[in-house]
Amino acid sequence: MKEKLIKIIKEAGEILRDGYFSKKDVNFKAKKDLVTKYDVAVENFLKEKFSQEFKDFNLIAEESDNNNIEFGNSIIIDPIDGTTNFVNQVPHTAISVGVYKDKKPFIGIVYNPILDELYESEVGCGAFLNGEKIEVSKEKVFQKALISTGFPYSSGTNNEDLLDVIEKIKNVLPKCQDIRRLGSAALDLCYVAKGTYEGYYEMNLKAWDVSAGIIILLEAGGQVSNLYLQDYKLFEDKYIIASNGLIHSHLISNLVMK
Ligand code: LIP
Repeated sequence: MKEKLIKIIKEAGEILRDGYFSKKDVNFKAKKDLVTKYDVAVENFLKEKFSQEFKDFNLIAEESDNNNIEFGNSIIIDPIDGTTNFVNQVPHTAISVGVYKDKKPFIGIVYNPILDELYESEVGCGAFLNGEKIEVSKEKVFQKALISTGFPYSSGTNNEDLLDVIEKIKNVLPKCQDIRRLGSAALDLCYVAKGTYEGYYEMNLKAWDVSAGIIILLEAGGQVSNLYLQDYKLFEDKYIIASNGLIHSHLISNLVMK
């Protein structure tokens, strides 16, 4: 199944790449949440191909109405993760596809067609970037850890979320090496998987932002949890905390520090 998925996702990558270098009409789903015709075109392409090829799975996708679709044997699709980057030609944008069997991780694929970086993993088989095995960093010292985060779209309308973002940066920034905000949760998780970042956290993400990256990171030896060190639950948890495993509890204790 993984090889078929990769072939289809690489074809969809051509639509994303064409759009990236074209003029785009941008629409707003919410104050800060953008969508373009390319998000819709990539999603429609993937849904059509996946529904022909993988009849045992339902499809949950960012730009679709998912109300009557139950999470179970599911392919979870983000056609363009990092849409703001895509619109502004920041080359940190990707197609993200996570496959779950009976709600359990099975296959994760994140493809950045601008940099031609394909991250992929099947549970039990390790994680790979363009065919080369990747592993999390071995750094244990939090002060040396490069941490990544993201800002929720709700920061434009929900003051509580905005203050929480600021509070957490205030707590973590002095204690770590530095913080990055590159704008694609799917790729941020892959960057922890390949050892670029030691850790990553963000609030209010949707299942399609992280469904694939979680699988890739776990297979690269990393750890993923909610803010209470419990397993992160797609569709349920507010916060995702991801790391190389070695700085995980330090990251959480700094984030929740009062
Ligand atoms: C985006 C993320 C980004 C995050 C945004 C948003 P989209 O996904 O991946 O890192 O900070 O809140 O969820 O909307 O580009 O697919």
